[in-house]
Amino acid sequence: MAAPGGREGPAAGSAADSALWAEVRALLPGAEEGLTLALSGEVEDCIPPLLRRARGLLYGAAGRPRAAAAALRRLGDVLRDYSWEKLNAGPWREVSKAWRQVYAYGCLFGALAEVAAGRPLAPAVRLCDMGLLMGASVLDNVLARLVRVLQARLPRGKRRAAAEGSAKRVRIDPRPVPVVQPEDELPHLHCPSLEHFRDNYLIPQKPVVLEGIMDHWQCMKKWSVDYFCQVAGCRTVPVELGTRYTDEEWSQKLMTVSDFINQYIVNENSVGYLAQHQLFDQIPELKEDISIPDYCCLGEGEEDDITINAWFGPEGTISPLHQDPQQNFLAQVFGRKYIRLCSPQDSENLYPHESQILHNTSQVDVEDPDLVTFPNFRKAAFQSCILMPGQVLFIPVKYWHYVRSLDISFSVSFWWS
Ligand SMILES: O=C(O)CCC(=O)C(=O)O
Repeated sequence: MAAPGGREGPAAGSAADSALWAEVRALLPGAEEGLTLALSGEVEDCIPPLLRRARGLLYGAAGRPRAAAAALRRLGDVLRDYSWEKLNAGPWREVSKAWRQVYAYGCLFGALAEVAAGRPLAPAVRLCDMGLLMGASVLDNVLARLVRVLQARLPRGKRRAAAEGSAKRVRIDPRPVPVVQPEDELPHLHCPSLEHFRDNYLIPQKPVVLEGIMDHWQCMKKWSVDYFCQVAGCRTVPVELGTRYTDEEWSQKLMTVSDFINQYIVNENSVGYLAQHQLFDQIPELKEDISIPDYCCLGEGEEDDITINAWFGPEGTISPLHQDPQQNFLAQVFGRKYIRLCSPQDSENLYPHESQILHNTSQVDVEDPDLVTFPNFRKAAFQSCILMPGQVLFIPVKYWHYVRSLDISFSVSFWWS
């Protein structure tokens, strides 16, 4: 039976707590001097003494962690509160790495304090995730290693059964599965050679649906809604709420994968989308189930520079027509997606938003265009497909793409150059 807060029955006792503490301490340098607290830049003078005090508590407490837990917890709170202000003071790209490292240390000390005190582990897991999402790596990515140890002690998540009757979303605007006309249909190719793909699609920048190239990825056998609940249920991730990011009422929220699944996948209270650039770094176990498509070697960038994104949501998520600055392989793991593509040469017919932040996004609702306001939209030439599980769509750089999920869907996209 699980103890309150998620530790398994007898594991809440002190022998198990000591064993966990020993396992957790083994992730840190053996001697205090080894934990250098090095930061990549300047921070305010009050910060280094706080970091050193937390480190002193940690090493002084090696044999009796509970005694130091309360003070360590308070220091973690102060470090997080202070750096949080800096993280939110301006545009994200201007936040210094040093302040993100201070935030990561705040999360680390906070999580260690929870373990030291023998408290329930879910808050410690959440602190690790916050540090992974908002902080910068410290101590050779210790938060990723710590969360792995903690997660192994939590019971695996389960999805709840769908709530009866009223909780089920009533679709205000049910859109049928579109019919793709043969003249608009994107070409399909089965495992083309590297040369064929390069000469006929990459160099001329033409989109194509590739088949047979992801059949051997483990995700094709393993991934399902239940699987995500099991491997990632307790993990905190950012979720987009609302049908599309151009809507007024669209917002973002941090929640656990279990809550996301129970509220937006099982019960469909409204549309929520787990559209995440960091999921595979945050939960490396998932990365083992996918592969980088071989064709990416035709690019000039390094493999490490490829951005891998996760797109997990219910039927009805919409990515409005937009363009991205890199080549893209959009790989469909489960569920179907309706996709329309338009060449960058047609940009002037697509009415991009004027604001800097949305300049890569069209103002036109692709499936219900307002042709009075946007008359030239009818001149734009589209190609379409219904992307099925096991298919990978090549979207060239800056190609406009509109995506609507037709089922509960999981896709993985690879942005490469
Ligand atoms: O699948 C989606 O909803 C959007 C995918 C996308 O825009 C991308 O991979 O760049």
